[in-house]
Amino acid sequence: MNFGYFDEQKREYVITNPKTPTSWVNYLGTSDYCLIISNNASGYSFYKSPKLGRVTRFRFNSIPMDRPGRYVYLKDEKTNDFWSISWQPVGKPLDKFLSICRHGLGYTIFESKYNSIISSLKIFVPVDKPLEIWEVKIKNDSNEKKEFSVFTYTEFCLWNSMLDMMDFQYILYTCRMGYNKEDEIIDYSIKLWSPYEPKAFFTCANKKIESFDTDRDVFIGPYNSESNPEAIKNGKCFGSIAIGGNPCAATQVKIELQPGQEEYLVFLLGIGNAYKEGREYKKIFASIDSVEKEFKKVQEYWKERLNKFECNTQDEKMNLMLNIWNQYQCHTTFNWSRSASFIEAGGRDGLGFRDSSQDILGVVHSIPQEVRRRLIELLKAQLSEGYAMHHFQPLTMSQGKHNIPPRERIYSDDHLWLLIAVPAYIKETGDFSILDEIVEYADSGSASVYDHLKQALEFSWNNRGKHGLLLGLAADWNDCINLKDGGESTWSTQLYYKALSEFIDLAEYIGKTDDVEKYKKYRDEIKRALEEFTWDGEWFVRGYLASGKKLGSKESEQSKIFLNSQSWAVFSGAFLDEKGKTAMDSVKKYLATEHGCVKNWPAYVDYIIEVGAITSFPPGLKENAAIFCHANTWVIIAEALLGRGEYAFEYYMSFLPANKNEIAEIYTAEPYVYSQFITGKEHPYYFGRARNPWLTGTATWAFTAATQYILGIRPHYNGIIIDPCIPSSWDGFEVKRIFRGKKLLIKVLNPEHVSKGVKKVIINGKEIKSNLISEALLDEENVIEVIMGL
Ligand code: IFM
Repeated sequence: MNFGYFDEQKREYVITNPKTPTSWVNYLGTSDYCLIISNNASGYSFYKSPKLGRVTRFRFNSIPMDRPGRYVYLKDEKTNDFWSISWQPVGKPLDKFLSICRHGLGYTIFESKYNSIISSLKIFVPVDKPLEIWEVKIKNDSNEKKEFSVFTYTEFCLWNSMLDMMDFQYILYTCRMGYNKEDEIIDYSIKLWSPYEPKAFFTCANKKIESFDTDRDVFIGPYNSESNPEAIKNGKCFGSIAIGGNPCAATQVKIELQPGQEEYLVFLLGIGNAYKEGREYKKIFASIDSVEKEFKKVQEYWKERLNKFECNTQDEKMNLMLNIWNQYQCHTTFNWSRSASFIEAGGRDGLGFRDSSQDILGVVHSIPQEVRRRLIELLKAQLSEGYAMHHFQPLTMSQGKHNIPPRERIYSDDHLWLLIAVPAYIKETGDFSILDEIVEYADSGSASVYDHLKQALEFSWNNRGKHGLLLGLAADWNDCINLKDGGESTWSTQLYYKALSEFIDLAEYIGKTDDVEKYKKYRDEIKRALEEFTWDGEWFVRGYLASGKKLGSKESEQSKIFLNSQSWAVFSGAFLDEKGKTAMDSVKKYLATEHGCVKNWPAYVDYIIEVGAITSFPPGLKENAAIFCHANTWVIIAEALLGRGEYAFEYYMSFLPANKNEIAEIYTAEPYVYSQFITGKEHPYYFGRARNPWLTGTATWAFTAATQYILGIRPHYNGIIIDPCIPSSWDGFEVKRIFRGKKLLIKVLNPEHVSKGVKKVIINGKEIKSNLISEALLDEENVIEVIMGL
């Protein structure tokens, strides 16, 4: 069963049944002002920080499913009947109410038809202004004249979202609402200890405001809800001014429509003073032309970002995801890390070091300059010893507030992701100058980026355990496995192997031979330890617990095999051999399902304090034997590196959101973006159900896995490599890509129907010997023909 469909032409996901099993959301806004909006117009807005700059309120994980939001109500003055343009919150019977929600790139549109009234509400955030625009259109499709009141409503948050959830004894007495009568603008201010000293405004830009409320409890009424506000029943707002209490912005505008006539209204909710910014913006957006102009800029913004990569493969859904939604999600994770969603309530603000280092991979081809800035921010959160702050807030770091972690909060992997992220940036851009940039450490001193990378390697080298594997420290990628107090992580060791290899390649390329020699010795030693202590016969163990017991081994009482230590054995480059193949065969045998591979098997059933929090999740959920999508992307890469194109593609398809559209009642989450996990096979009821959509490392890695390993188009220091690993049934595919400012049209043909292997490469009509196309061979526009074969 589906709840909607993909409109490829308009690059929208169209929800035709508003009763989705979960809130299906969109992210609007690209810089300081952001809002999250569901298919029923619920959600919240924030300015710069979802924690400290929360503009509108949201009651997380609540019943009714998601409220409040941004609501536009229409009330027929003759019949007194009222409804909302989005199906909720009024929720008219769906046999009489036609409801459509279009989530597009940077905007969401609600369309409805009820009692011959056609209406729409388009919400978007201009690219360079801290406000949201609500554009409302109402058309009278009946034969009689109609008179309406249009009511709008949103509930303000009290800026500091944590206080707003925790303690009302102060927070409820801080707001100072007002009404700028001259300009008809609701003025919202609050004195708090937030760094932003915020003010906000709400207004109708092109029509007279008949009445308003700024006190939620007056507009809604204590025993009502957003479904039936008192003011709407009353036919007029009460003019309440909240000095203290629960602030809101509610307005009433009246319109008359002749048969066939259409009217539009523009509402603005923004940051700034009602008497200054509010007034200015109201003037600007009084004309529909300026609204349209602003909207076009949003569309251009996304076109520009997404059009740097476009593929045409034999699989429509793959195209749809890679060309539109996967890239869009990558930009969202890059912007907001793991801080703001309907799941992440905004309390953990800022950037996760590990997450943000990975998030750059999916956008570096599109916004290299922003990635460079982000890398520098990340490097500033590295300490001189080489490890990194697990989590940091650039806004406060730039004010000198460094939250240096205590030693027990040092993770074994955070800093090593720099060795994936920085090389990825250089390979994409050819900008080696970043290596010489001097960046301060979070604690003391500064060093070149090149030396920062070396420090990261040194830290891990100095933090190995009894078996010569990396100590797990606070944890590795899998936050909830307990590898403290001397436990060792196979996976972090594999990441270290990969990091060393990346560094060796880089050092070799720029002629640092001493470093090449030194780190090759490190790598040999690491390989020896991996060989000696991690192979378990059919797969690789996940690590060693503090007690010395193996984790994820045939000997383990519960969870005998883990996914990451198999995929990374291959992806790291350490075991591109029979052992790697055997390990990946074990993945197929024990972990693969039709929805993707479970993260470990069998699931932990009993809580084991020594193993840690992973054992507290019921079987099949989260890190305990769920299909953890992020980890599934590495399976694709491993199979592609082994040359097994059928498997790589099969795994890619197994958890591709677009493939879940027709089973949305089982999958339940948005079929247009990746979720963090899909419930695993050992859950008694919900196998196949997705949870925690949007803010997941899956986005960046799924894009990387598909574009760089299945389609095989991988940037290299010297140019670009084309090394596809596809299903042998494919005849070929095409990719248009911008690489270092040059246009590439890559046409891959597969006449012999192989999975892997490049026989011939022709660039701009000339055959070349290798499938690494050096930058020097590239013109401004290039046609690259690649013939696959044995
Ligand atoms: O690796 C982590 C990530 O940093 C946050 N989400 C869960 C992942 C796996 O534990």
